[in-house]
Amino acid sequence: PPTDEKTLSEDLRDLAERAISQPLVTHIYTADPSAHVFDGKLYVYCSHDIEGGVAFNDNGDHFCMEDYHVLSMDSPQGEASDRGVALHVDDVPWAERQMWAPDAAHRNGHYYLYFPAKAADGLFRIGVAVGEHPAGPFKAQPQPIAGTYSIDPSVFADDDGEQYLLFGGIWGGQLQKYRDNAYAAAHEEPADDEPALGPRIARLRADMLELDEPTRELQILDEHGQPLRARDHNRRYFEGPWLHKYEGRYYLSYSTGNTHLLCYAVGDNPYGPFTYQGQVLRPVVGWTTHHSICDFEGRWYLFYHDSLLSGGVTHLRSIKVAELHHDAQGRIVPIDPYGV
Ligand code: FUB
Repeated sequence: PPTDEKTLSEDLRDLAERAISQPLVTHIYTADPSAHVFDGKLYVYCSHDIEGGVAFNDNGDHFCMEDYHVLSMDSPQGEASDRGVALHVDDVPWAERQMWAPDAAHRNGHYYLYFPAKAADGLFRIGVAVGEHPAGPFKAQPQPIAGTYSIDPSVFADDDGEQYLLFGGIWGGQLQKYRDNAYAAAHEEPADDEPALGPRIARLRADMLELDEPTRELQILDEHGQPLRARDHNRRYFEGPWLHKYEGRYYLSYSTGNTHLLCYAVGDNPYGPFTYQGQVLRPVVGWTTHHSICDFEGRWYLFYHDSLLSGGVTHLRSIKVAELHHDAQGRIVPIDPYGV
């Protein structure tokens, strides 16, 4: 990346001119959008990025967010309205810091906000908070969800009424510290020629407050039916799992992290296995890339973020939306955020 300030700002100016979408809101920094349609309206559950003065490190400590805001929109082309603070870390009995990417779900007339945060022991866990309106406020359960760990929860609601919690992210997200749902400080990422780690999934209990089963790993296979290897940084799973269903098939999309791509893989049921298909979004300005895919009135939309508004500051991001297309074979047409 350019280090000369003048070059950097010229590059960013050029990208800003070519950007295919503008931030949904500019009065606060927002990231990690999880979009859903509830009662015919779009709700976007997002991280609320702040400048906390914590030095940048590989652990992601500079992502020191404290609360969640919900945005609502009448349509993907409409104005986004900030519905205010939906949940603050001070109101979560078990959580100490770092309110990272959330998601939400609806069942039995209630709304559920799923979120990761670090507890006092420095480990991420996933909590759930309950509300009576899609925009909150939400009241956190006293304990994190048993059997959860790591980051980036997302909830997939299948047509048969079952709902599933997915989660997991490596590096600062700590997924590499777990094998078969058990933590060990000595665990690290698999060696280059070993299968890469996958996200975790478990069906949620009907009350949406607990897992109905232990989590299992989602496998992502290459074109030969072999698991993607840890060295395959352009395709292997890093963080930000999202499931959507298109014409009866299950699409698992995710970030590759250090290669800054959003990719996807397709399977025949929520548990996989999934076969790698291609890219969804080319790299954005900023280190992280994180998304959701949402159907609104028969058209598909990609919600994502970049760091253009903050001049490239990686932990000060802004949510955007772009229409997403599946071709006649059901393949996602990759999007370039800067229109090349
Ligand atoms: O927002 C903090 C972290 O950055 C998220 O949990 C990751 O997915 C990445 O976007």
